[in-house]
Amino acid sequence: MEEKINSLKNELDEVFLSFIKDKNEVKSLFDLDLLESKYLGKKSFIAQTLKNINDFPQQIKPLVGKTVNETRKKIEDDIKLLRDDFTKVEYDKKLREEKFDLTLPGRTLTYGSKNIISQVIEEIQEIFIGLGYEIAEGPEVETDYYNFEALNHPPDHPARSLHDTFFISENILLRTHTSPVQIRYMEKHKLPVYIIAPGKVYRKDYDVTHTPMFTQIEGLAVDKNINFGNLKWTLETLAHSVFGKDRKVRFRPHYFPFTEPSAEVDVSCNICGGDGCRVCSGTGWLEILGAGMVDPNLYKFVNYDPETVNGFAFGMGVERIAMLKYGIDDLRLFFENDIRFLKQF
Ligand code: 2NM
Repeated sequence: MEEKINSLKNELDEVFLSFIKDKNEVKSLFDLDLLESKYLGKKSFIAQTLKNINDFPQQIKPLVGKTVNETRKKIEDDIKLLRDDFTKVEYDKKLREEKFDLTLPGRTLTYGSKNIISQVIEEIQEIFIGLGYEIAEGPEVETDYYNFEALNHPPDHPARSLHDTFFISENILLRTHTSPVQIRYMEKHKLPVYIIAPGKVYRKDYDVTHTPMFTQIEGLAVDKNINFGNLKWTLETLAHSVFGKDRKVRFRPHYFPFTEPSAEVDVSCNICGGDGCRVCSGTGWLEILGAGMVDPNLYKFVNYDPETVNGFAFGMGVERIAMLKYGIDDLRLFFENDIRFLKQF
């Protein structure tokens, strides 16, 4: 046993001598890594001896471990000292070679900006929050019932062909307007109702002035003693707030399935000042929204009493409002997400 330990000690001395010799040849951190792997790595004498420690008789195993680890520790300490030296040398060298021109201007940070559609939605929301309205939201995937039937479009009603609808199944569809949000809201709330419903809507329509998805904001006021005068004041206030106090506002008779009477609302064209130009197609007016008094028929669907309740509703396309407000002449710009367009707002 004594003999085994002595022979191990001799081998370790030789390993250490060889290590010292190799160590003097090390010129870089890379060389040092090779050295470390040679003397401490998996295949090294030290690692192999520790791994096969069971080949020694049980009684001397602790001594074998202690003896091998003494040499391992010496090698480790040497490598650590050398690594600190080389790290410092290579760092100093890098510092000397790198040249910084501290007088160069820094990189400017470019800020992102809120999407123009979000900005217009928020602006309109703020106006109505100021008038005491609440924001209501609902699902984009709707049932035929909420999108059409409860909105006074029975199955054979011609108004259903007004929109070409994306159907998912016979009774499930992508909402064609945000009106279903308002039906859902009325089902759950008592009077008075003052809400606006912003969100994405979908119609099978694709040309220069239509996209299959666009953003809508609809409003609904249901209370006692609501009349067309309240509707006019509300929408004039909206139009003046969004487009400026100097703009004229007019109401033109129109038809919508869920309102009676109904109207379309125009603001005077600010490009030609009302004389007629390309943007207003020579009329001097720009259409901004549709509106009307809620058809009493609708109240039956939400268990309101059509005899005592009345209200008005309106709807507008956000992309269209944004185009008219900011003079954007191509609807496609909203969907291309060209950073040069987005950054302007
Ligand atoms: C419009 C025009 C006229 C409208 C109607 C309703 C509801 F749910 F109360 F019946 N919401 N929005 C409405 C009325 C929408 O968009 C051009």
